[in-house]
Amino acid sequence: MAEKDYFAEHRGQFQWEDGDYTVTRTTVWSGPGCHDGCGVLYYTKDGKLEKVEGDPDCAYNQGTLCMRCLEMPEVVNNPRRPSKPLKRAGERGEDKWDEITWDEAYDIIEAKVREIWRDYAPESIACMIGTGRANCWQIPYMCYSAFGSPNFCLGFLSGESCFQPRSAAMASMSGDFFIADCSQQFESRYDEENTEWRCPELIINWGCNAVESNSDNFYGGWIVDCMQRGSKMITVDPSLTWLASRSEIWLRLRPGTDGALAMAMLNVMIKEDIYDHDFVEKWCYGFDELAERVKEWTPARAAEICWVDEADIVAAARMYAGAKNAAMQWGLPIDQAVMGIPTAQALNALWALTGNIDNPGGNIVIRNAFDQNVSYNYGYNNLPAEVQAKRIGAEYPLMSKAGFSSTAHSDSILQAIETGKPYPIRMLWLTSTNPIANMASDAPRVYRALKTLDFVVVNDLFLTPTAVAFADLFLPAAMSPERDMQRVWWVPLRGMKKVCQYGECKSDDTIVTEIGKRLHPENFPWNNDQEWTDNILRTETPGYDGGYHELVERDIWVYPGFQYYKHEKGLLRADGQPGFSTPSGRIELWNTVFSLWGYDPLPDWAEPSNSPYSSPELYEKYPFVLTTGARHIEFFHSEHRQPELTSRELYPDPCFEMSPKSAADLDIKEGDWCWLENHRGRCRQKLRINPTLDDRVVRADHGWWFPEKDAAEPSLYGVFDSNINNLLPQCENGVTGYGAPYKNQLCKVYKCTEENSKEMPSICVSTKDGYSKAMDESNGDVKVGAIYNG
Ligand SMILES: Nc1nc2c(c(=O)[nH]1)N[C@H]1C(S)=C(S)[C@@H](COP(=O)(O)OP(=O)(O)OC[C@H]3O[C@@H](n4cnc5c(=O)[nH]c(N)nc54)[C@H](O)[C@@H]3O)O[C@H]1N2
Ligand SMILES: Nc1nc2c(c(=O)[nH]1)N[C@H]1C(S)=C(S)[C@@H](COP(=O)(O)OP(=O)(O)OC[C@H]3O[C@@H](n4cnc5c(=O)[nH]c(N)nc54)[C@H](O)[C@@H]3O)O[C@H]1N2
Ligand code: SF4
Ligand SMILES: [Mo]
Repeated sequence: MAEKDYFAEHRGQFQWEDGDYTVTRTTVWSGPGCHDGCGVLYYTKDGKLEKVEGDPDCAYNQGTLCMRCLEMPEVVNNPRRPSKPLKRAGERGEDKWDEITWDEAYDIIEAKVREIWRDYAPESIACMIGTGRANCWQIPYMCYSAFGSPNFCLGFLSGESCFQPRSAAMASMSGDFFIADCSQQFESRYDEENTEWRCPELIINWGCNAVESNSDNFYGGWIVDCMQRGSKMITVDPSLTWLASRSEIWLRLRPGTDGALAMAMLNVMIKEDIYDHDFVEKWCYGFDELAERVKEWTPARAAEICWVDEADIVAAARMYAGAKNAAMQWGLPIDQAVMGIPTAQALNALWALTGNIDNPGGNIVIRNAFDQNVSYNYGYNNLPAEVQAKRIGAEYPLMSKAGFSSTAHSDSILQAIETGKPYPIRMLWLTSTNPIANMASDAPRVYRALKTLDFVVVNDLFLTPTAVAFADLFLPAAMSPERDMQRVWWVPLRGMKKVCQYGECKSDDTIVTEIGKRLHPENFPWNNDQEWTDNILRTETPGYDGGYHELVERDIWVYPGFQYYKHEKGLLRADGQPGFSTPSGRIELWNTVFSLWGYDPLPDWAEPSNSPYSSPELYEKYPFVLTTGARHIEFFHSEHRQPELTSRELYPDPCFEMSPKSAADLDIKEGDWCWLENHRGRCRQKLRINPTLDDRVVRADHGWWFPEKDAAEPSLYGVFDSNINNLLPQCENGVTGYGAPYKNQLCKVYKCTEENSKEMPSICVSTKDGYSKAMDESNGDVKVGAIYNG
């Protein structure tokens, strides 16, 4: 007897009943944690989320899900979740709160904002968010259109070093954004008969572990799908990741040396004359200057710098140049280096020189579905020009004038809080960011600065260390299944349907609308989330024929058409001419706008400031190169640490990795608690032996706090105890303002003993003004110390 096909039976429906359950077909977008957006089926009973499944009818994830979506009911229904707005009852850092109503909360916010307007100016309010969650246009809109401030940015993310450096490099060099083509533009995935898509012959995973991170609207499973269809791989990673272990070539480079490696691959391609002459002649600008620059970047030189074999560099360059189509998926380590921008230029040049530009199975030019463009700049034009000019960080043209991204510069905001220059920042709004646990590179420094503010609002899913330390007001946020909205990032355009409600939690959209209506009602003509989504779909989404209801109930996800080789067809430039949207109309290997702004127009590489070669005296004391924050599937940054969750059960403690030989030399074993320390500070994590690491490299977790520990200071949920961001500098950026050395530091490692663990970092930071400042001065680390004092 043929089995009934459950999914076929419900194809085309957005909601149906299944026994006691209501099943809803929709999209997920954090929180809880991820900045991707997969198709899901939510199973609710009596208004409670009980189960989440991947939707096999969604082309994006094709029925698969990561564990974080599968365990979503544990997060949504977690007993630690606050359900009402909280007003601080005691001092900052004490865990004392009064529950209040939303109206009372809004009254306090309105009064404080008007006070700042009166005593300072609108720009003395800064608004910050974390990474890519479902509020990345709402909070900027509130900042610009309700508070009247140009100072929106990420939560003290040093050098804006998450995707923004790579985006700015791509946009300035090529006028657009590129991504590896795994057929994701087509709803009929992997369909080589009915689409022009062709499986990449080669995929390069460059500092991106997509199967764990699914970052930047790229689902890691797609790489596996392509592997199964024959793609070969090269992986550039200090560790033998699952993807690296399935690669033809694994380049185990020293953290922070990606630029040197890329320059050497360019050198090989040009010297051996194996680049795509036809593409370069027709579509690139500045080839001769690039060729001259990379001449000195021999594979032998890069091999020494990167700690990889010269022969492997040559082989990788040949394999890339020889593939008929090859896609590169790159990641965060590019951004998280002071040389992030020039490194991204070098990688862009690699895919240009191989002609893998907007070709099937290469690196394709992508824009948001239906050209929808609500993002960090949404509502910016509601600000008068003279207020826009006051944006902190406006002196960095790549960041501000060019409009490639319109955030303020986080490190400069920190300095403005510390020094009052160029003007004081007195109020801070933090939505979906937990800077002292995670986002800020120098957690103790940010901790000290934020204590000095007049008014801090934290809007989060949970009471975080950041909330307990600083918030005067805490606003509990709705999670993904509790929200009616849309999602767009590249394609498809996706609808999100609310299926449950937790306590009095409100969505970020609702909070923004309700506050906006009090302060600048003319900018907030919608009355609820559905109407706001409707407004975006009808006014900012040219070519889409529906509103909120059509998207959520009729379409759920929509794929607009996609064309390859858009530069040949005049589809990229505003004037309709063939070419790229740059001053020369070509991909600028020699970057015209950079030269106008006084930056080096060519890619290049230099040693990180703390490295075996640039600071040998530090290296003697701190003999390991430290990379931090490689993603694990269990966690999204500092989320999912609640002890009730499967994530925490599978991964209970913070861990760092080193080679068996290095561990043996230090007489430490798997599972030992150890101190990781450098001249800035220290933290403790547990050793995990990683037999694939270079003996000189250590890889450490980021984002740890312990919701089961005491919330009040000095504990603050133990946030500083295992925080690798006690060891990192803040305000050390590239000349463009972009890039920061999160993934290329030095440290030493020693076993925790009772004797050396008497003063835990939480005590040291929160009661003794310890780390960064104190450590810098005593160790004479001039650079960091000097920057600290402005
Ligand atoms: N599960 C999970 N997924 C996430 C996140 C999360 O916290 N958890 N965070 C999201 C966010 S905001 C981002 S930005 C992305 C980031 O996701 P990815 O871009 O994948 O970046 P990472 O995981 O930080 O690092 C990827 C790989 O780079 C290697 N690596 C370390 N240092 C270097 C280096 O100097 N050079 C090179 N070439 N490789 C190096 C690491 O060993 C790691 O395997 O992930 C997103 N997705
Ligand atoms: N050492 C080191 N540090 C790093 C990194 C690294 O690789 N190494 N990576 C850096 C990078 S790339 C990034 S992007 C940052 C990320 O830093 P953040 O984005 O600040 O991440 P979290 O610390 O997890 O804080 C996010 C908070 O948002 C809440 N939240 C989640 N969804 C929602 C929502 O929809 N609404 C509201 N209101 N709240 C929500 C969560 O509960 C959580 O407390 O970390 C950076 N820090
Ligand atoms: S990538 Fe994983 S965690 Fe993110 S939305 Fe998809 S299934 Fe959920
Ligand atoms: Mo990020």
